[in-house]
Order: sequence, then C-alpha cells, then structure tokens
Amino acid sequence: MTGKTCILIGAPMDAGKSRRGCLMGPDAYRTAGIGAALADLGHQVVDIGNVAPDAADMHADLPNHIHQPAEMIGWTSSLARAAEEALPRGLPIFLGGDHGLALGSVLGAANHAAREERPLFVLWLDAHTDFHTPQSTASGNLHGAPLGYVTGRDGFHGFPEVAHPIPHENICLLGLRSVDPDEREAMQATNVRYHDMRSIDETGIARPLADFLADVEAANGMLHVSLDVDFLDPSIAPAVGTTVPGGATMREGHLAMEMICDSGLMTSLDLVELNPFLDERGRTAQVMVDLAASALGRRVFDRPTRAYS
Ligand code: EXY
Ligand code: MN
Ligand code: MN
Ligand code: MN
Repeated sequence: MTGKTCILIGAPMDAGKSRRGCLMGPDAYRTAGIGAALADLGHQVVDIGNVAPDAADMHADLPNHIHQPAEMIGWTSSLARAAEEALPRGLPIFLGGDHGLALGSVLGAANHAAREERPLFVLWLDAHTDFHTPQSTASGNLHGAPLGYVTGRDGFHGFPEVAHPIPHENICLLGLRSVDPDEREAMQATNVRYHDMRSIDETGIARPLADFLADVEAANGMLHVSLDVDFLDPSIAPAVGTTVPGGATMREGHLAMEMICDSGLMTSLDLVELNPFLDERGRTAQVMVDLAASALGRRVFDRPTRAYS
C-alpha cells in the first residue's frame, strides 16, 4: 500500500456513559506507539493532539436520564468539524474516548462524503448495535446511540443536524452479541446488514465482510470503520467497561483488518471504548494498535508462498 497521511485525533471523552476512564485512551494509544507503528509502515503521521468539546447547552426536549447531554452535543460538533477538516488532508484516526465520539466522527465523514459526491459506508465492529435514540435508551448512555443518530433517527434534540443520514443499506455490523429489545426491533425493520456472533461462527468473518467491501467498491464509496474494543473477546481485550463474552478472536480481528487494508477503501477510522484504567499492563491498548497497523498495511509476508507442483 502506498503511504497515506494518517491524522491522529485524540478524543478524550467519557461523556457517553457513566463509568470513567476512556478519557485516558488517547494517551494510552500514544504510549503504546500508534504513531511509530504507522510511520514504520511508510505512512506520514500527523498527530493533531486532543480535541475539546464545543461549549453547548442541554436541550429541554432531551429526556432527563441522558448522561451529560450538553457535553455530548459539544463533542459531536467539535469532532464533526475535526473530521471535516482532516478528511481533505488524509485519513483521520479518532483515538477514543467512548463510542459517543462516533456521533461526531461519522457526522463529519458524512458531510465530507456529500461534498465529494460519494456515498459513505460504515463498518461497525462491536458487541452492541449502538442504535438507540435518546428516548429508547434505558441506560441514558449515548455511547449506545451513535448509529441511531447518524442514520437520522428522531429525538436527538439540540444535536447538530444530520444533513446526510447514512442509508441503512450502507451499514454493516459485525460481532453483535448484546442487543437491547428496542434496538433489535428498530434494526430488524431496516435493511442494515447485521451479523451476530452466531452467524460469524457459521460463515466465518471473511464472507460477510468481503460482500460488504465489494459493494463499497462498486459504489465508489468512502468507508468509515468504527472499531469498538468490545468487538473482541474479553480474554484478549479486557480494558473495556462493556465486556461481553464470546467476541471476535485475535485472528478474526486481524483478518478483518487485513481485508479492509487490501480493499484500499478505508477513509476514516475510530478506535473506541478503550478504558486504560481497566487494562492489564497495556495489553488491550497494544492489541488495538496492532489491529490499526493491520488495517494500514502490516503483514507477515508481502505475498503467499509459491504452491508446490
Ligand atoms: N445497549 C446498552 C445501552 O444502551 O446502555 C449498552 C451499550 C454499550 C455501547 C457500547 C459502546 O458499544
Ligand atoms: Mn460501541
Ligand atoms: Mn460495544
Ligand atoms: Mn428539538
């Protein structure tokens, strides 16, 4: 792969849920060497430092149980702007921070894609569907709502307008194993492509991912990849507040990233939900850095060995 300009954007946010610690994520990724890992692959790495949330007010129509609504609105607008500023210059990599950052990163990517007159596709690697609205979430934690927001579901009062909602058929989720009843019902009524772990056990991860990537390519689409730590099995990635057993293996994770790399389609990336406070000697941060490196070209060999004849 030819060298890209990778733009690291720290999003030290904890506003999307009550448990603290994700705000340390950007520093953990830097400490685990994400910049050097990408530079070693021949990329130019630009670390713009950490973004702060815009000043914002709570909106009176939001339900009272929403956690830190004003901060969520402020993060969404500042991160959307960061995405829109970075995308014309390179490939933004959002260093989370909780998954609430994706309200902004995907909004910004959608606005940029619309300007480019290209469709945006979103690959969501997660144990959860994150398809809530402020009204449907029982927890009040909006890290469980970014896909609801960017697809244009109602009820996000006070948030930036979603001028270019992501079409359902442009979204693929892999790794699902914890879905709330409201999300399940809402998602099943759409043609979002969702693959739970049972289906991945049956088909492998390569087949649904290859189908999706082929559609992105056929449409000349841009591709935003959102990688939640809890996509992975907690035995290999324990540093996340929402662990769910039965997740993707190291091999499935790397295969997915290598396929994304081979496709050449990825235009932006989120690394989210890392909680360094819950980590064991930095090993989850290291796994996430290694996955990002696979998505950007790290390989054992350049080509397979010659077949015996
Ligand atoms: N569905 C649950 C909720 O809405 O509270 C859990 C959401 C977890 C979201 C994590 C980031 O993927
Ligand atoms: Mn998530
Ligand atoms: Mn999750
Ligand atoms: Mn309103």
